[in-house]
Amino acid sequence: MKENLFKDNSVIMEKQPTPDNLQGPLLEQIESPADLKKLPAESLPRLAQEIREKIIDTVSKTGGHLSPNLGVVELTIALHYVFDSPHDKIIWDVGHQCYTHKLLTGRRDQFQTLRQFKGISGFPSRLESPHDIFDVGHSGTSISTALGLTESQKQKGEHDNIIVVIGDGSINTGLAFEGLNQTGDLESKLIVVLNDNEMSISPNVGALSAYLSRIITGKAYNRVHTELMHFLKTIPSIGPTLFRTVKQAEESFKGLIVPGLLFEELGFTYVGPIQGHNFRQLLENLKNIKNLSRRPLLLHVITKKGKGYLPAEQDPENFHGIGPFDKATGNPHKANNAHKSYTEVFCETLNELAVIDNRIIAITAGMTTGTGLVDFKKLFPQRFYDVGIAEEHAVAFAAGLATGGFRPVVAIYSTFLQRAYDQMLHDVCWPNLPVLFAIDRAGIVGEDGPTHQGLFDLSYLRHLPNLVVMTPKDENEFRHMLYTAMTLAVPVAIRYPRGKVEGVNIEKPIKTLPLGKAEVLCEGSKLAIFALGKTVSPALSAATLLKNRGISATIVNSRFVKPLDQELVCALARKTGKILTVEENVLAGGFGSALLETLEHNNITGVKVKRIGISDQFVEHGSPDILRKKYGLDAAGIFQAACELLE
Ligand SMILES: Cc1ncc(C[n+]2csc(CCOP(=O)(O)OP(=O)(O)O)c2C)c(N)n1
Repeated sequence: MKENLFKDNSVIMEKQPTPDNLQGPLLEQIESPADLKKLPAESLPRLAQEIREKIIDTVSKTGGHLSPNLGVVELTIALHYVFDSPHDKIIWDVGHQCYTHKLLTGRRDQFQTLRQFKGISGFPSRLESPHDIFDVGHSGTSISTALGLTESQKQKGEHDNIIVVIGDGSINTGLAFEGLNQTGDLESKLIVVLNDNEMSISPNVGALSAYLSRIITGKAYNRVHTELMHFLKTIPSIGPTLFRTVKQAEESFKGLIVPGLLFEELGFTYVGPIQGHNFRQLLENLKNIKNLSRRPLLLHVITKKGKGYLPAEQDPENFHGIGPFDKATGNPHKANNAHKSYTEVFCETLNELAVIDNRIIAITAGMTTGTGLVDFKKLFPQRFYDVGIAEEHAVAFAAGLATGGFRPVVAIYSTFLQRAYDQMLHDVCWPNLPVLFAIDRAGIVGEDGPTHQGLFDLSYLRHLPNLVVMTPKDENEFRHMLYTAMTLAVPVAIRYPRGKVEGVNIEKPIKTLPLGKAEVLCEGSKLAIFALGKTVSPALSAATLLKNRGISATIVNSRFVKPLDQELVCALARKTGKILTVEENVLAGGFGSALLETLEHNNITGVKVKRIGISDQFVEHGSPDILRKKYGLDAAGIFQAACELLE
């Protein structure tokens, strides 16, 4: 570990002496928050340092959310020091910043299994601990769920403290606003800790974010103050007197317009801003709040993403969610694979298309880097929008742009697009607008677990009238699909997986694909396997395994889920009498269901159909390879399913 990358905590926090009587590592002595409370407050900076080292060390091996967690070490320690979890309930928004919380609530010894199959989750999990109040992973839910819990306590006559920790990115979501709105109205006793690091994953966007910055820098007060004073002086005759009166009342006047007025108007007592790496300020304010708060209160805490680890402080965006890396340098361990990711192919192709089609506009909901739009933003700054964590708004906004004659491309991960189902239906598909949905991280996503798997999109897209749904088997098909989408005057969804593409040779030129036509990759007579997207390659490997057993199978790259190639489905059903479908999606309402419906619709009976995909359950965290094996979505699983079908 190179020393210079790790900042000495005594430097970054107020210098406080550590008592000599506390020997050995402090974290090792903490099995629960009760043990934490036994430590003298002066020793907390030392504990914070140990926790930082543990987090950096673990995440360098397992991958995970590094910079958000390093930013809230002191805040989390202080919350557990002052409040009494689990009676007092600490509710994490998104939950990606819960590592210190896990270390202090009995999961220190399992911490090295973070995000690994059968290890502890990277997000709060009620199965793991009574200190985890909700299972989360999506942004903006905390205020609403906490308010519901607060009201449930009110109904039951209970009075535990309920504390939400929400970031300045997540408080921008529509859902969080809706929660704030009702909390103020109900005057419920809810403590909202706003963890303001001026970052979402990327630097935060939007008017609220600008407002928070003005609070931090004091500009809110200064600007309004200067404008008002200037105005007063200009009022004829009474101006100078008014000016003097206001000057005298400056202190109370300050209270009226600085800071946090917006939250006060929403019905919250605003406290802050305070420094989130300073234990004295944190403990003092939290203790006061605990004793005094009887109504909604917002504590504004300023933190630094990546605090204490130089590479993460300097590049908090890349260290927001990171794979395994070398902690001495901060450099990621390189994948020994020359292949690009699907995300990279998406962004390169979109850039190419945007040069020839100036109607193309790219939209992201707070995920510029994740969706690969960094270069697009640089190349076409006027045609790029980051709307913040606001998926519903992103889709409705795209509907407006499409109505105005543009070709919006909305790039959103499969799991987060779930939020915008109604806008897809009501604002895009019903008016049949040419919006392209670039749905990244579709299928098994892996270590982020149940809230992040993209396993529902085929089911929530397939039934939307007017929508074309496709999924590519490789990088070249992906490029052709993007191009094809731009030639169609209807809404189109292309879903593609997390991770590397299949090959390295990019085909030129780019071409259109015939709408609703599948591709037969190899022909056989015993059964037909209809694969889709990521499952095409293992289906081909399964065909080789079957061939070795003397069984010939037809392998179809289905390409389109909608419109489905009904002609081919019917022909192969008649020819082989046995069909296997493979999809990385829940079986209910997915691709296999579409195929069954086609057989029914065409009155084809007597065909044996087997579908593989995800049955009625949520898929846990773990590496994609392990999960694909477990759920039978690798070559061996497809081979086995084919054998069962033939029996
Ligand atoms: C609905 C939804 N959209 C996108 C994401 C991806 N995401 C995870 S964390 C994050 C940024 C959250 O920013 P903030 O709340 O400020 O927390 P910070 O990481 O800065 O601590 C985003 C966009 C998500 N989890 N949920």
